[in-house]
Amino acid sequence: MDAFEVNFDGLIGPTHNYGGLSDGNLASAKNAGDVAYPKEAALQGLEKMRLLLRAGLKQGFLPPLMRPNLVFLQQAGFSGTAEEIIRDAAKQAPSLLKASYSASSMWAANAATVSPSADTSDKKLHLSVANLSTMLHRSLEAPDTLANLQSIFRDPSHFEVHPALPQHSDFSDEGAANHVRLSDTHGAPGVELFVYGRDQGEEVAGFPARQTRLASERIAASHRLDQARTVFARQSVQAIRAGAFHNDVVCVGSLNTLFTHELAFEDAEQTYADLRSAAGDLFDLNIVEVPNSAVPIEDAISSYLFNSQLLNWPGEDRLVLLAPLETKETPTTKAYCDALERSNGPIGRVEYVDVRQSMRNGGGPACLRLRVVMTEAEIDAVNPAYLLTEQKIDLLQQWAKEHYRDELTAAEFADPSFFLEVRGAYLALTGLVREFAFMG
Ligand code: SUG
Repeated sequence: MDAFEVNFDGLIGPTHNYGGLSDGNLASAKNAGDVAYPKEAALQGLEKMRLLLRAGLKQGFLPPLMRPNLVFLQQAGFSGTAEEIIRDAAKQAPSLLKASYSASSMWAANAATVSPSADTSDKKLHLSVANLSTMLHRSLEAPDTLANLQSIFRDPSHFEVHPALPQHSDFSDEGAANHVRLSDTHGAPGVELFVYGRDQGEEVAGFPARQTRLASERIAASHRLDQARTVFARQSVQAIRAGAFHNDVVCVGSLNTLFTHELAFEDAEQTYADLRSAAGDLFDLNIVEVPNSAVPIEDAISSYLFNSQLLNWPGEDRLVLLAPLETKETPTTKAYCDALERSNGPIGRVEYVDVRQSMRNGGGPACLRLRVVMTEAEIDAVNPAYLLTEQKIDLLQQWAKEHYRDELTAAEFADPSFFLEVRGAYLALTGLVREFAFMG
């Protein structure tokens, strides 16, 4: 059956800031405390969505989660009015206030793991919300992400939205950032690759490994995947130590092509063999492996070459890599991309996009989107408010221009008037989304 890849991008929220909250994410650590530009961030994200829409691709969005997360602050022992909670948290526990204000839900690739209906035995599209248990600020996302996904994928005859796995390090799960689907066409049955960094209970020295094999296995089981078409592979310790806190920092795949760094997997040869055997006679797998000698892993991570969207661009016969501008500015990755375009391999063109504000927190083009492969009937069953048109993008840009600050640092979080401002932005967005449902 024919199907489309719909990219749901995280709309970048008004509290976008550089909190330095993610151990092992080099960009987050490097830019900690710098001035962030929330308005510019939101506009950059929306322009990326517009680019895909104009190319003829289908594009949706996930609204930002309401921040600060007052429920979390209440759970942490603060009470009173919102203003009192914020004032007391600023004095007694500024790090908790910062976690409660994080706009991290913008990285939609971490919202959930998605299996299209072509891969599942009940022929439903399954989405499992990620518990994001490794980082405090991210572990706060799951309940509200679940509510959002339930309201978007609201028809139970087509979709099953699973709540997050238990919030325990044995079940650490970061969603689609550690998951790759390969297939002949989007609508054909595919192979699903789950990448994990550690086993349950295992201690890994160095930066945190944010995905366990147990979590990946439980998701594959609840999605009712065919075991013969499911592959589990371990991320290399070397990649994690170099700053690949998710597999999508060193690998991306689409259709029958896996674009990967040589050092992405602990046992690359075995992983490729497992993928080939799972693909069987469904499709011929293309593996484009980038050698460390051409692009050192440090450059791959600082430029985010692999955190690109690999797209089946209408009108082009080969895949297009939508890479961050930083890839063009890094000599080794630029040279590699130029060679890629000259080659006659499966990736025919590289397009560059400016998502610098997100990049400075470790989030490239691929982090900002959740891919959902859907049939026509499934698209019709989605809440239409969240499917974009250029008119809706214009309205969201207008909204951001009206409600977002140009500049922001965490110092502003202590000020209750910032809270009121942000609340105003969310209320206005709620109204806008309500209108979107009737705009086609
Ligand atoms: O989880 N950064 C995010 C970036 C997520 C990128 N996603 C993918 N690779 N799919 C993270 O580390 C930084 C927030 C701060 O420091 O303010 C942050 O959460």
